[in-house]
Amino acid sequence: MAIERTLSIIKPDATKRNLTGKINAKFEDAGLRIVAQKRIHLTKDQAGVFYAVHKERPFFDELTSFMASEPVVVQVLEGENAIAKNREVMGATNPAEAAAGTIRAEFAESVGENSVHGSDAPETAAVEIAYFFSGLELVG
Ligand code: RTP
Ligand code: MG
Repeated sequence: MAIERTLSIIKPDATKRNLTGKINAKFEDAGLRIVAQKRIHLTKDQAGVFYAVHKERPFFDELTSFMASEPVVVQVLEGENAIAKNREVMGATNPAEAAAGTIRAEFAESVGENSVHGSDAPETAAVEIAYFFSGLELVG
């Protein structure tokens, strides 16, 4: 199995409720290593660039306002099969459908305010990591 890296974001609903440590424990317990991490406050425009793939969706304005509402923690997770493993630990987008024990089942407030983001494929992971981190900041 290949060692992968994926981009994770702890979203404003979670940073606001001081859940960064509890969420990081879920990643680490699943065998994912945090090889880069920083707390930043996105502008709505920066959130819009990050979520550009959703710009025609009805929830785009709500999503980008939410992502700029409070600080986020952006991080790079590394491990075997990290992209799929991270999404498994996150749980389904809608917390009502997320499996028990997942981050979204335990912490998410709604389908929009759902505590975490994770890249969905190797190509998007590479683009999303490069959006937030330089190579020098990735310490494996
Ligand atoms: P993410 O990209 O944040 O990891 O989440 P995801 O893959 O599970 O879900 P995606 O379909 O990519 O949607 C991106 C984010 O948009 C918000 N959303 N709101 N109000 C709504 O119906 C709705 N649908 C999606 C969520 O914050 C979702 O994570
Ligand atoms: Mg997505």
